Amino acid sequence: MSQQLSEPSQHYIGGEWTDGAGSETFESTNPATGETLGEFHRGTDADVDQALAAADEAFEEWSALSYTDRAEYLWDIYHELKDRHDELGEVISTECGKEISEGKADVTEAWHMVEWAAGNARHPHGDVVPSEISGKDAYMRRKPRGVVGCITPWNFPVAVPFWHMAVTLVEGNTVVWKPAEQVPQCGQVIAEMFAEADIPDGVFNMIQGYGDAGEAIVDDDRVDTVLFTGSAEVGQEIASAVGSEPGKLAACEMGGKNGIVVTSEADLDTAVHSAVMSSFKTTGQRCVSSERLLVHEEVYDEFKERFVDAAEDVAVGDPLEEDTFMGPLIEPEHAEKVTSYNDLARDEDVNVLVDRADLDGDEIPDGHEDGHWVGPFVYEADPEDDLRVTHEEVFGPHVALLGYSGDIEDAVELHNDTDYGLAGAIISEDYREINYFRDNAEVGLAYGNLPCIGAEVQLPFGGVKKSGNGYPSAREVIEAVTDRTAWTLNNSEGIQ
Ligand code: TXE
Repeated sequence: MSQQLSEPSQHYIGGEWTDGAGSETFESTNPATGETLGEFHRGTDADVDQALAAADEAFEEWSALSYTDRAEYLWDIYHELKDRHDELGEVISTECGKEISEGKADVTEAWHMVEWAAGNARHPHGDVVPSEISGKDAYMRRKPRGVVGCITPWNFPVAVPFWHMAVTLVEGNTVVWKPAEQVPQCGQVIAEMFAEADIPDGVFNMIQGYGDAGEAIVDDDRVDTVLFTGSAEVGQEIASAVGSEPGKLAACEMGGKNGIVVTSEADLDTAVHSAVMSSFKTTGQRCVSSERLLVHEEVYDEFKERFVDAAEDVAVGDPLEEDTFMGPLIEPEHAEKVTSYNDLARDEDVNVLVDRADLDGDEIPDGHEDGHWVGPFVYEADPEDDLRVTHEEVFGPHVALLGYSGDIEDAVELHNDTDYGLAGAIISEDYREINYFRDNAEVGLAYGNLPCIGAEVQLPFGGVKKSGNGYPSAREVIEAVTDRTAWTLNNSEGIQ
């Protein structure tokens, strides 16, 4: 059965749509209007238990299929994602508030990942290595780990689930997935695709719900690996809970306080474009969004003037309109969080340069008055001051301009002065500076003369320091969802 038709919407467990054991439901809302989009059953421990039992039971047969047979199911989904690209982009923009081209880009990233994972089924999967003993064969082989729990956030509601699940499934694991509670409709669409692809019962399971359902997945002994993308707090909890269980693994990616270094050798067109894209796209709610712009004193005034003008011009509006640059924030609680950081910056006595946080009434499109609107907020501060606002992740259009003097070594030292280490960029025409940044920036994703934005699935995606503990996304997932066997065989006549 592909499409579930009952309301409230259901979980997908063991190849069946089900209300689950609980009586509670929750709603999905459009962040741009506040309108209710649908009602969903809220998953309980009992539902998680049932999903894990189904995944556990399905593992033996699924893992016994060939890689290419498993990949066939993913190729069906790949075609579905491509064929329904525009329609799914709209679903994402409506539920998540991203402007429409970003909603569509979310779908594109998803099919890129599925393409990589399914295509990888025909690529080498281990290493044949020279043995130190003549006549002995030595290789590394990969094996699926078993049941993988996938817990995903709202900001890339289709791409990140596929980043977690595509490689995981092709490698022969089964999955219990919990989408973020803010985007259950996107979860529903993905579950429908797996049902439509007729993937064997129990291989893919989806539980709708909140953090308690995620916690039940993490805590269960049947789960061999947890993949998590979300907040630093929850990621740390998961990493330590899983770390105390021998044999269980977690790979977590947890956002950042990302910076762009604009050196005295920067092309300022590139710098301003990169800063605007990276600070305001997705309303600053990307894990790689930048909230710290470190600008050399020689170009500071010109950069400031141009960036401030651009921030004043950022088109905030209906995410479904093509000329919108920036939509609303995801939910009222998040709008309150971003507002409280803007207030904190004012209290910390920084020099506010752009204050469009409380948008004028006429900037909010008709019919969208109940959306969660917070506009661009830009200020300048001294990077030597140990301010909370320049060190804590805000996850909104909240940007600090931090001037520096000195050379690239000083810039990178300031750049690295946060607890996080996800992404960072350098804008410079000087290759010595670029190379120094590449080698010394404490980040998992480094960009040169590009916005701190975007990712390629054929590269690893994850961070260092407080931003991560392993790679739950893109190609490096393979390390978290496979065990390796070092296989040696005596292929000679004699006894070795
Ligand atoms: O994250 P949570 P939220 C950051 C960003 C944002 C903050 C909070 O700063 O403001 O995190 O966002 C599930 N055990 N990022 O509240 O709570 C939850 O249901 C297991 C950065 O959305 O971490 C959801 O499915 N699971 C980030 C997922 O975890 C739990 C993207 C993420 O929710 C759980 C999102 C628990 N105890 C937020 N508690 C990025 N890396 O881009 C919650 N969950």
